[in-house]
Amino acid sequence: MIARFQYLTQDLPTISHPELAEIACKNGVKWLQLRTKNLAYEDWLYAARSVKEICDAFQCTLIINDNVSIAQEINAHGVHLGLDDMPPQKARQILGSQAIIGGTANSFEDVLRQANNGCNYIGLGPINYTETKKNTQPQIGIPLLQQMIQMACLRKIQVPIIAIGGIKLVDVETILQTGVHGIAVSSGVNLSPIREIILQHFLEKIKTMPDGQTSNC
Ligand code: TZP
Ligand code: MG
Repeated sequence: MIARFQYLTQDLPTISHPELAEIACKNGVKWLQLRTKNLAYEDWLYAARSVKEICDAFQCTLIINDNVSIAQEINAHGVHLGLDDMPPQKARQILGSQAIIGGTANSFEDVLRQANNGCNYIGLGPINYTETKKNTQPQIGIPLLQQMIQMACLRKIQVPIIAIGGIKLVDVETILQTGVHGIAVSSGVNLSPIREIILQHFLEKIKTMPDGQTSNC
């Protein structure tokens, strides 16, 4: 099952990935993506190993962003691959049929492509303005997101769609009302001085919304 709340770590000068993972897991996160853009391979692997230990202790699913070999080395649950990363089919050959493979989409065309690529979920965004992802595509916004979910339903795309990019607590209801399966959040938690409380609020809000529509309908 693909979680409806996906938490992403990020590179920050004041706190490490394992420290962020510990805060997340202690506050109820059950799906975590280790997302780093500036660690060298060995440091990345080291961080991934400790994040894996934390996630295992809390039975939290761990997804590694970008890097299939790190995911394989630490036996993560899966990887999240951008449109310029390793093709999902190749990652599947390496990681096996049980691995969770997520793919990025910035447009409806990308959603179709990633569904055909055999992704287990699709991260669609950025929904709102975000500083976290550099050189990102234009914001999608809620009305277009809603249209995309309707089109996915009409095209019988059953891969769960996870909204991502600039999502804050106040956006949760409107985003989930579009019919997306869930949301992924990084800076909305990580840049807050009260990460624990924000996490709890995100999780509570998601719980009160009707169940995710894995068929996008
Ligand atoms: N893809 C689109 S925006 C983004 C990714 C990975 C970063 C999401 O982070 P934030 O901080 O929640 O905007
Ligand atoms: Mg990537």
